Amino acid sequence: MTATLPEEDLEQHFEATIERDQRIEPRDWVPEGYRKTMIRQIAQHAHSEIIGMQPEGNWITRAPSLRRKAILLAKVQDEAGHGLYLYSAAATLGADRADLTDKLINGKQKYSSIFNYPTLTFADVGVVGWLVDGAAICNQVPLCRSSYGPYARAMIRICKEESFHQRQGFELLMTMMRGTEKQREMVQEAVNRWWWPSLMMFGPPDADSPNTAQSMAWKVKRHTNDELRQRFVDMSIPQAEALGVTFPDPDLKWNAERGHYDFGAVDWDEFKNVLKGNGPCNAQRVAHRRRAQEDGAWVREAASAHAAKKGSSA
Ligand code: FAQ
Repeated sequence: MTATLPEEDLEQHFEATIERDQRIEPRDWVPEGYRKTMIRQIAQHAHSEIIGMQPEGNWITRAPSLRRKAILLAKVQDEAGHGLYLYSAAATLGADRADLTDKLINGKQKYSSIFNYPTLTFADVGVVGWLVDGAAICNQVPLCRSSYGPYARAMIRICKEESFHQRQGFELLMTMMRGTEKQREMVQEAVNRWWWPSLMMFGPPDADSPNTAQSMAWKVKRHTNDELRQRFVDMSIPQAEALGVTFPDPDLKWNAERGHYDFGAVDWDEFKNVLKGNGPCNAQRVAHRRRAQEDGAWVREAASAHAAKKGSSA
């Protein structure tokens, strides 16, 4: 859309594009609030993918078989790829990738609360795949219809890969559940630790979510945090039954009137505390990312020097 039109016409064109359910593309004029919202969400999502490599990456050298190691390596590499597509989508809105990384390691931008919990046993690799990737899919499939084109398109491929991640987690857990009593206990213990943090991934309750109303109006988000959380609970229960595990919530029960499972109260104080940086692994995750950034400085410098040299000889 040409930028020579007065701002109110540009705004009208933007609103009409959203109204018609068409995509906003990098060439289009967007209100500053939309640009900021998209950069915020896409950057947080990208950071989550990159920080999210750490909890499972922790188990690559200790995977119990070559098959499990190959699967885990592929999964963790996929997360790096997701980070790259997402940083590229943010760049189409004018964000600078180096600046986004600085904001992550200086605590000025968030990443998902879920990655501040430790992976204590190999069963955690399965549970992260099953519940964390499961929650990610539940949240991200509707984002394939998000109004910002580059984000929505990135999400299509990401969701396909997340489906493989979820399946590998479920298959790993199924194998452990068919194993020894000790293995079954490991799975149940890991489920007990990851269930509530997985529900927190969907964000605060709708009544305390400052961004949902505007993001729904702009069709950035297609469902509210509580709607998606409920969807995740409903789909997880039959899967838990198939596996033979239970969730640590005495209030979980089918509500025929609502056509959904009721569930207990999420500990939102714990969520807020993790967001403030006080989760079990916040300091470790950010320190690790900072170290990786510092260790890679010489590669970035060499690549820039090489590009400059090629540029000057052209
Ligand atoms: N953690 O007003 P709302 C993955 C923040 S999946 C940390 O409801 P919004 C795959 C929120 O940013 C994980 N912060 O916000 C994988 C806001 O703060 P701000 C990543 C959270 O944006 C699997 C404030 O609270 N997925 O990585 C969280 O409308 C396995 C108020 O919240 C995505 O990022 C949280 N859980 O809704 C990788 C999906 N929840 O920014 C490796 C895309 C909320 O104002 C291994 N994002 N906050 O300072 C979204 O769908 C949305 O941004 C929500 C939050 C739903 C996360």
